[in-house]
Amino acid sequence: MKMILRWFAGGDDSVSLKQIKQIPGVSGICPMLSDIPVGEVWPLERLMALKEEVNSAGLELEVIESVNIHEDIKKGLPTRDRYIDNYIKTIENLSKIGVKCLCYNFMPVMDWMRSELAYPLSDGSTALAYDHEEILKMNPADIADGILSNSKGYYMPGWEPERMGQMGEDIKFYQSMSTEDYWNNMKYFLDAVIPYAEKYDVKMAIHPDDPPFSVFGLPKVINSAENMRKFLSLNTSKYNGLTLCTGSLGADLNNDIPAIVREFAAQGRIHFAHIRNIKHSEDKVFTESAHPSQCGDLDMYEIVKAFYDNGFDGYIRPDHGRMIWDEQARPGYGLYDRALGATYLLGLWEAIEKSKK
Ligand SMILES: [Mn+2]
Repeated sequence: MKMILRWFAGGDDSVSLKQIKQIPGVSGICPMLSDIPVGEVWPLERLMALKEEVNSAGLELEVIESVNIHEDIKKGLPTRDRYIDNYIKTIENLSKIGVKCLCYNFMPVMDWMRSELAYPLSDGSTALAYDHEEILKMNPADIADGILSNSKGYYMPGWEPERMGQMGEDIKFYQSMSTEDYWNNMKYFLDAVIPYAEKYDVKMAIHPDDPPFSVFGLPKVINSAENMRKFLSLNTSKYNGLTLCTGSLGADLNNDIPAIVREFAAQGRIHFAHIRNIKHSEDKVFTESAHPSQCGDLDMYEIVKAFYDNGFDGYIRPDHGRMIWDEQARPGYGLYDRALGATYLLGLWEAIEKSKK
């Protein structure tokens, strides 16, 4: 197991690599090149420069989060083959700089969604929050506006401003598509890409839908044990695997996270784990919380134990953090609360490991 942290390259992060290096036990980072338009090839020269920057800070670059999927692939348009070819070329380039794991998602149009980016918690910190009724009152353009105008000037992954103008039409397109067709488009992508992931030894790790239930009638597919089973059966290569995000899946109270981890870790299909906690006030209304079990709904000991007991040897990162100690940072991606999360998760891992000896 390796503990890593998400980091945004190109001067688009308030957190420095030097600061990350000083978090005990963190071995590397999972960055992305956010200025490359979705669907285009990530140039090898840019990746080599990124690797040099990360390695010279004493950190590893073995995971990328994310290379986003062009909407034409998700829509199943004839133009998808060009974007799939580009995706394969990007995987080849990633393999040349030693990347072992690629996190991506297959969510239509909007990627993750929250109703608030700085919801005040009782301890004076703020966190990302979701209220389904509030979301349904907004139109998608308002949600995009809210996220982009409250991002404090940082790029928000999955909310590329150049895609937002298209959003209304895209939503209509998916509303008229059957979920089965959406699955078929996913299988088409996997069958084209996974043989190259094998060839270049880069494990593909899909991130669950966030939230894991449908909003605006859009298809949701990676949201439950049953659907993750279906996803993994679409292409049975070990290189077709999961990013197991406890907070995303945990937003559906029906998901038994430790059971899900046990099942898929035992099959060797989880390559990357995002481990964070959330707290519901009612169904489909939650805030992200500090990582410890006592702060949210999820039993973090049982979750980490499920990874350990089933031989998990991939990458873990603390996921979003609260904004604490007056830090100014990209919502969800400050230094302090994620550093606390990493330390807590490493403590759980050590205690579980030593209890087995
Ligand atoms: Mn996540």
